[in-house]
Amino acid sequence: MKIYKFLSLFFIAFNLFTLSSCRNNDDDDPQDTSTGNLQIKFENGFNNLGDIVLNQTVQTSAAGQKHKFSTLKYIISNITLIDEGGNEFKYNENNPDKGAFIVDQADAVAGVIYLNLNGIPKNNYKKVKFGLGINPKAYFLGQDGQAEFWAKAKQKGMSWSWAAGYVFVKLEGKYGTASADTEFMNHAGNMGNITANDMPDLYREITLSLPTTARVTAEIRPSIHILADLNQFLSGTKTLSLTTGNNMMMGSGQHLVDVTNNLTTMFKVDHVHND
Ligand SMILES: [Cu+2]
Repeated sequence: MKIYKFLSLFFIAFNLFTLSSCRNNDDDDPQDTSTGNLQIKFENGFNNLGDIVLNQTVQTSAAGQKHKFSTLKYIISNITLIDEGGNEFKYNENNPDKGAFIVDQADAVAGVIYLNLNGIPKNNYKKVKFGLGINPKAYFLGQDGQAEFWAKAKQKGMSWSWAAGYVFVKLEGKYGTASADTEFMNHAGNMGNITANDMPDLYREITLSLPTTARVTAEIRPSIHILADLNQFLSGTKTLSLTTGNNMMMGSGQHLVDVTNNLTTMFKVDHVHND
């Protein structure tokens, strides 16, 4: 009897041991808390012309206006990765110092601007979501709460005064009918306390499906390659024309609300690299 009891205890212990060793070998182990890195590439172009070269690439809008950019910059923040089960991993949410980036066409290397994220939980991701601009919740944290990013934005010309806030999207260049020779500046963003001033909120969130799963592991750093089609600026959901009334606009006036809405649809994930 005694030996029987001993053997059954031994059997239970052995089973527990094999179960736990099985789990350790399982690749999809939910207990696996390892992290990896992820890269997001932004490639700004006109879908019919390819990459944009500042001061060079000339496009004709749906309304027939020739236009080219001398400055093309926007803020990306609150990047969220969504896995197969719909669970979200939020990368430094509403923490601009760690989670906001400036995509500046002047920084493009062979047409691509690189954002590097680290500490991403190992997982298979199906969608990426991000903010265009800075969430008012983050801005309301105050200047001390984002000193590092504020300094960066200032240096990159992506801020007004602190009281006036961030420039979310900065487009400058030239436009015209026969040739692109008249200057324009469209700086879109939330000026100051939009709630108190009852102004439109230009912060936008964009969700994109990945054509291939991004498999983050300690060894594999996937790269999500996003194309931004700047045709959406003037030839998007709403056809826009630059005029003397809107060619030097800053803040969140109606033209800039329209520009922001058009740009919100310009992104798509072209492909994902898993290597
Ligand atoms: Cu690529």
